Order: sequence, then structure tokens, then C-alpha cells
Amino acid sequence: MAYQPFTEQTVVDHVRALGLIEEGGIAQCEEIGDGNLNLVFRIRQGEQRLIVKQALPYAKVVGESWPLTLERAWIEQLALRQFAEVVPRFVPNVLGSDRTLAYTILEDLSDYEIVRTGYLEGKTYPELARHVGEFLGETLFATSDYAAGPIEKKRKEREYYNPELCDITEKLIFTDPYKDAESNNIEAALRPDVERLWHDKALKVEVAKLKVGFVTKHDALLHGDLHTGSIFATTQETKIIDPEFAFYGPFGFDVGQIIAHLTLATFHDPLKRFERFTDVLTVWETFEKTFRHNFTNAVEPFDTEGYVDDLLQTIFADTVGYAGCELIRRAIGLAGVADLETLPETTRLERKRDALALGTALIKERHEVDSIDDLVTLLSGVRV
Ligand code: SR1
Repeated sequence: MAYQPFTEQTVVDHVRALGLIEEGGIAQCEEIGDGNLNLVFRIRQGEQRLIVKQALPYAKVVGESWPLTLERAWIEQLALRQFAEVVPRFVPNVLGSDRTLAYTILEDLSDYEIVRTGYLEGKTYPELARHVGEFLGETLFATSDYAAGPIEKKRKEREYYNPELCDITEKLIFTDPYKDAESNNIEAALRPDVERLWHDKALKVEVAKLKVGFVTKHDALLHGDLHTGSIFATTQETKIIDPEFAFYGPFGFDVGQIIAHLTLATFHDPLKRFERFTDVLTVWETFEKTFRHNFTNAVEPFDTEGYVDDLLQTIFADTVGYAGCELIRRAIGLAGVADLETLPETTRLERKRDALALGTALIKERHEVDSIDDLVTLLSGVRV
């Protein structure tokens, strides 16, 4: 069957033919995708509920002028299945997938909320930070050379060859925000601030170093787009979704991204600053504890005493730097976030300036930030 984007009718016919919903019933289906790239259908028939996520051959956020590989859907379901082998409780069940039609069928998570949306409504997810820290500590270790050994790791790595999606990240996070690129989305009043950024040579050198780390380090399987819109949660449970940007990259990238988005949440809701920065602390501390614990089973010679301390120092500096890059790109690049975009104008401009200043400090000072407490102090130093 050749690729065709589904409609609300054809997707129901398809899952019925697969036997995933019963013959003869009346199914309800709606397209609920509000992300940048894909169609997402929710199908219900009686007690049966499921989600079909289908890739479009272009970036929905821009339109058909930006073609995009359908292979990302295959990468996404591979990554979900891989994460499920390590931490099944933190990912939705994959019920089916098709490489040509570029879809993944998932268990419906209607009882969960998208964390970014929940935060905008003032909601709280008490277990989220610990769960995300565990997810990172488990999956990053399990897919690394430290656990897998060289042959298995290289074999797996080949499956996650994802150049087009990596290229998006390389452009949108590390390149375009630092020049007058067409993809940027810069508010007129911010232009002077952004031009200062473009003239900051020391900053651009540090961003180039972080970019080369992103491109050349093949530490472990990353989610690749771990923001609060990629997490479903209830007060007790957490499910990580949407790993279509998955690839083997630097340990600190996902950790940095989620820390940046917890910080962006405080820009929207300053009353939750203490909670969100405690979450930042918990994500890092849980990640570190889980990773260290797993490291007691590391293959030789990485089990040598002291090695993991050195490694965690590098991961931490990378984490701080990647968090800085993410703050900057979400303030002035393509794909802004509701945390900033839904603020009233004066506040929005102030917070975007804060994101630029904080991002710059994190990138330039990442080697001087000695501990997670120092990082939280730096993050919470921004006036709001
Ligand atoms: C063209 S895609 C823009 C952004 O949406 C995704 O969620 C990633 O964050 C990507 O950078």
C-alpha cells in the first residue's frame, strides 16, 4: 500500500482492518495533532481507544515547502520499543507500526495531560521530575558503550541513522538563532537584543563547541526532543512520547532540554518557581543517582574507580550548555513555546530577554557551574 495521509475515515477503516477495533461498531475519530510535524488521530469505539500518529511528508509547522522524511515515524516507534525494553512504565505501549504508511499506533493516554498544557493551567505533577530523571538515567546508560559493549552498541546505533531530523536540530538550535536566518521568529522590539547576541563572538564560539559535541558524540540513544510537550503525565504517572528525533548523541542533550523547558515554565508562572526549580534539582539528582547505580555494572575498563565521576562532570557541563541553547532558540527561533507566546506583550518581551540573557550565561559559564545547586541558583537569579 503506497503512502497516503490518513483522513478521519480512512484511519478508522485501516485500524478496523488490522483487527484493532471490532467490526460492526461505530467508531469516533478526531484529528488532535497540535505539534509541529504530524497528524494524530484519536479513535474510540465503546471501551476501545487508541491513537494513530502519522508522519506527513513535510513539516506541518511550515508547510509543504519544507519536505521531511517519512522515515522519522519508523525511528520513533523503534525508539519507543527500545525505551520500553528498559523502562516500560515511562512510555506508551506501541500497538502497531508501518514503515511505508509512516504511522505508529499507540495506547490512548486520554487520562494523562500534556505537561506543558497542564503547567499553563497551573497544574502540578509531583512525580514527574523523579520519573524523568529515572528515564534518563536508565535509558542513557542502557544504550551506551558502558552497558551494551562495542558490537551491540554500534549495531543499534546504525538503526537510528536520522540525518534529516538531526539537521533540523542542528539548524534550529545551534545555527539559525545566531545569524539573521529566515527561519527565525524575532519580535521587532527584541531586534537590538538579538543583534547584540549575533555580535557576541565568545558566545558563538561556545555554541559552535556545543554543536560539534551534538554532531560527533555518539554516547547513547537520545529522545532528541525532550520538552514538556513531549511528556504526558498524571499526578502519579509519566509517559514520554514523540521520540522521532531519536539518535545516538551526547548524554547531556536531553537532560539540558528538559531543564530548559522547566525553566521556561517558570517564565509563564512565576508563582511556581520554587516547584519548577526543585524539579530541575530532582531531574538532575535522580538522573545522576540512577546513572551511577547502573555504572556499578559498567563493562571494563569503564568500571575503573573515578571514571564515572569524570564522565558526570562532562555530562553536567554539556547539560548546562544545551539548556542555554534551548532557552535562546525558543525565544527567537522557529517553533516558539506557549510558555512565552501566550504572555501579554510587555511581560513576553521581558521574559524573552531573560531567556536570551540566561541562555547566554549558561552557555558561556557552563564549565564554572560546579554543582546542580549552583545551576539552580543561576536559573532562579532571573527577575520575574
Ligand atoms: C520543524 S520542527 C520544529 C521543532 O518542533 C519539534 O518539536 C522540535 O523541537 C523541532 O526543533
